[in-house]
Amino acid sequence: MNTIPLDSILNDAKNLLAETSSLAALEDWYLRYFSRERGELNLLTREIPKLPPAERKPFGQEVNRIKSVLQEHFDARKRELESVELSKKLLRERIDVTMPGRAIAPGHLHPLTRVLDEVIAVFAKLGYNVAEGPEVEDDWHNFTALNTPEDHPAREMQDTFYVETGAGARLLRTHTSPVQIRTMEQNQPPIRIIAPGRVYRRDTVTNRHYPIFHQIEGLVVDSRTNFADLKGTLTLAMQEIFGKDRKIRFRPSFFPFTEPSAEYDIQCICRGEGCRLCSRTGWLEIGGCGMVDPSVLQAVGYDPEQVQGFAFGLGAERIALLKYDIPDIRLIWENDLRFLRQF
Ligand code: FA5
Repeated sequence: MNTIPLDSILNDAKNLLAETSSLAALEDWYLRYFSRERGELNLLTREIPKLPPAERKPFGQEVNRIKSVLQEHFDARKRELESVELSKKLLRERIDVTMPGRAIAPGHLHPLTRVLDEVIAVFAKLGYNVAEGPEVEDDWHNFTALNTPEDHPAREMQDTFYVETGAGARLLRTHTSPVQIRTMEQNQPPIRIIAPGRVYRRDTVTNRHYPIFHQIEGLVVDSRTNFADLKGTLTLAMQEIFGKDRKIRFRPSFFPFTEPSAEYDIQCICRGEGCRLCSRTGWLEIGGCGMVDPSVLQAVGYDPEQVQGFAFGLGAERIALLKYDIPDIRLIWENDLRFLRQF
């Protein structure tokens, strides 16, 4: 005779279910009754074979009924508790619209970018257009058309980064002067351009040399431009950038693509006293310049009897050092925020 009190098991289970107050407690309840191994309802099923044969079927049916009743109650309780927990969570995570936002620190331009922008603006006022050229150049534009002899040291592997050697050599441009050639190949005089851009050399790093740096090339070609125009233009541009009190000097020099040629210096950040940046000379070289060599005009198909012009190349990092009193070019490239925040 079956003595298992199914009704009280059902009632107890319902009461305990009603008392659960969290999803975790609900889970415990479920395991207590429905766990495959230890669940009380499954244990009841295992009692069936022990019953007299006539009672087995009705007992089994009753157990199944209780199972489905409890499953329904469980599902309902689960929905209730889920909605309670969701409301609690929403309350907990409510957005406080009165809280101040997290400020995004505004950035600012890098000193080098500022120099490039400023130099471009000065020459734009003088009527110059901006021209660009590729950083991976061919031998013709970087050397040959610029009247650079086959055996010139600048062509050596020790000085130039080659991407491909031999016939059809390609290299990282060593200066912005190839943009002169590209501009003249594609345009007829009068020409008045500046070409800012990145250049590469196998230079050893010092406080004023870096293997990657920027130059700003300038080129003017027309029927009458002369050396006095070159000097006047550069002096005016440097006065705009550094102020009228900063000393400038031109020194005779040599470049294969200009004749006559000069280099020009700006008074160092030590204002002439002598420091490590200027190797105690009081001056820092910022560029080369000169009258465009007739052989360069010929290389691009111009007639040197009809046109003439001047060209210059400025070192942009050097201008930044001098303008912002920076004693070492490495600071420009290191991206140390303690340095950059000062600008
Ligand atoms: C030239 O590169 C010529 N193309 C300039 C030129 C253009 C002359 C047009 C005549 C007509 P130079 O090698 O001197 O010249 O370089 C020009 C400037 O680039 C230097 O005065 C210096 O300011 C800067 N410079 C050169 N090498 C470095 C380097 N390793 N790191 C930083 N700046 C450099």
